[in-house]
Amino acid sequence: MFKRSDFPDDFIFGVATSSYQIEGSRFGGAGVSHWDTFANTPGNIADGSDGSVACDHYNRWQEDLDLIRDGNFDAYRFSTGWSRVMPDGKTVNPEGLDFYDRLVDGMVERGLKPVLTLHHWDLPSPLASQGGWTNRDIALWFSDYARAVMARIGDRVAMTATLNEPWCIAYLSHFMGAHAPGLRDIRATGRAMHHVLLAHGTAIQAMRADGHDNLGLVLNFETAAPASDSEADRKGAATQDAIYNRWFLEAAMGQGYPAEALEGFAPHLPVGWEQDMGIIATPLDWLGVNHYTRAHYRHIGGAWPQTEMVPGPLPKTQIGWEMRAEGLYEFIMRAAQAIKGKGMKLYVTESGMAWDDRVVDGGVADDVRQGYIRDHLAATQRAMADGVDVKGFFQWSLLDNYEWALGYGPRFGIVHVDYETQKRTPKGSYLMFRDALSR
Ligand code: IFM
Repeated sequence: MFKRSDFPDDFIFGVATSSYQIEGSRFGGAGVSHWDTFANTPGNIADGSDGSVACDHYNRWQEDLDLIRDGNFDAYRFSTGWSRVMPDGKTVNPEGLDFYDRLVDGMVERGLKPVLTLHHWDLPSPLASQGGWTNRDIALWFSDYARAVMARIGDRVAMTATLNEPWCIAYLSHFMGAHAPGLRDIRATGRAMHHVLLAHGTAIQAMRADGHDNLGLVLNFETAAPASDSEADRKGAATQDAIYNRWFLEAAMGQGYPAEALEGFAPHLPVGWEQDMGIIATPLDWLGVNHYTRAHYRHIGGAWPQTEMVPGPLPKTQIGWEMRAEGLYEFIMRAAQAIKGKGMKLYVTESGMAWDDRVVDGGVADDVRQGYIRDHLAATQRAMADGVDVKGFFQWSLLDNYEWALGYGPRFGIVHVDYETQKRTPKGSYLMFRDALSR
């Protein structure tokens, strides 16, 4: 069993969520986002659901913040919804900013550090209609949005990230077609892979010019393992490692794009992309590492990147993701190496797992998740023992919520949500954190 005193005094324990996954997009005058339209297109979401009500957090936020405080957490990582703040992508909806103002005040009143993510995927549809992430103008649209949010709540947030998981925004959504806008097009992907970083760097510069600090970026990392020892499988895994784990990290740290990924994307990048690399590498104060699992890749030939995913041998979560805490250790070590000498702080900004949790006799015995959490905290401690100054750990997620294309089936929360009644029931993992973190 872990306890708070096993970690440095200033180590932050938090929980994470995102706007579209919990708030309910139909409330508060929010505009339509490309997730609403993607979800309302038959076949895109496993259970045909959308985020229009989700966990009704827009109306139940006080109860949810109480849960975070009563779980003895120090911080709450949340996101502002672009389409809530700017329904047309460009014009402020005062009701939207008022909501986040109240929410941040609510955190401060409860002694919780607000940790903001400016974009966790709910892109306003009017911007999607203009090409979304494939349009270079998104760098300016995004930085105007970032400035508007920060002008209102930047005085109280402890840390701010531009984007959550740009790999998902660009590759999963424009190449694999699994997330909004559901494209499967290498040219759109090449543009999105670049513009997402350009938007990040442009917004960082704009926020700095406005006097904001403690600015960062949250990246997701996933071990890319070869399905066999063959040279072709090893090359395929290296290509996927470059696309997934190296592209965003190396570019943001000023090392450019990896050759293994340029092999496929170079012809599809916007003309003159090389001139943007300085903006993309604008210095940051911190980096967030999100980590969940490992993937195995098999060479299949055909069009680049010539790979397909095959299942790995380890025990899996509800959604088939291998549970492997060593991966978190490995990526903390890789991230630490990448940010070396830059004076940046490092956080684990997401770790968690889905399980088919049920309420029995008023409680939820999520023993597998409790073991997963202990293993991932131990992996974090191992990296710290090996010299990395990890500053905090955020559990994904506070609540069961809308798991994007997988709908409401997968349950990632440490608090169970009954979507019929919106009743919240703390799971065993919540109680484990509460006891371990009490002072
Ligand atoms: O639910 C997502 C979250 O939105 C981003 N990181 C991974 C989580 C689990 O898939």
